[in-house]
Amino acid sequence: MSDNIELNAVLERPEGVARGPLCIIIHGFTGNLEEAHLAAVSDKMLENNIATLRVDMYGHGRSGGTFEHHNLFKWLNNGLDIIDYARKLDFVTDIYLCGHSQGGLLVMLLAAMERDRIKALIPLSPATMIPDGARNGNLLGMEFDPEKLPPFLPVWDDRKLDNNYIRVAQTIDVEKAIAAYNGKALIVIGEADATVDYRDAERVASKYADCKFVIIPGDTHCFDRHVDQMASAVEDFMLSII
Ligand code: FER
Repeated sequence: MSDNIELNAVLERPEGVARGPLCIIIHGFTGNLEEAHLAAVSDKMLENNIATLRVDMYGHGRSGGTFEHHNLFKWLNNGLDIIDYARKLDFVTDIYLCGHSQGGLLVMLLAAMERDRIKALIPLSPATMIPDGARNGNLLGMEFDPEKLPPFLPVWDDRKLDNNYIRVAQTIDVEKAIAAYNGKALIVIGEADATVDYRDAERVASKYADCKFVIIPGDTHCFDRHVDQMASAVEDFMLSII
């Protein structure tokens, strides 16, 4: 339960490991925990004796809430609750945070808030342009007046998004979140990502105190072409920090 809604999650543990680290894995906008690129990260973690907790966030997958009413504050509160839950599991030592796209932005914000509890941060294709897009009146490829918001934004497949999403996103300070987290980080992005520009991700990586940056040539936003390369970049990073 988080903010009175039930969150659907899948907890997986490596065989024969009594105690060890756990990686929390968060999907993106319109995503869910079953997506192939998230399963690939989870499998790679398990192979390396790291437990995983994949979670459907508010208004997504099989969790409670409606897509229309989701926003980054609700997801942040979910994230805080997920970390509290993970900390109470008796087999968990260190906690790692991994998120894709909007979930990548989310884990960057969470890592800043939970910097004393998080051992590593892995934003994949992080959608760090959302707050500026909300402030500048440009989200989901649509233009709007940031001072006079439309009641909702239309989203693909007939869904819509309440304008509270935009109001929330306008308050978010990505630079401050980057500056607040000094721990180890890895950013992975596809070179052909049409949603997040890899050069933006590279700039974000360079601003972190200790961030490795890996670009996957020719790959897309969801690593549809070279998911194995993304997973092995994650593995190399995990091996370097465990
Ligand atoms: C946007 C661009 C990207 C946006 C959301 C995203 C709400 C998120 C993408 C993802 O999580 O995959 O303009 O606006």
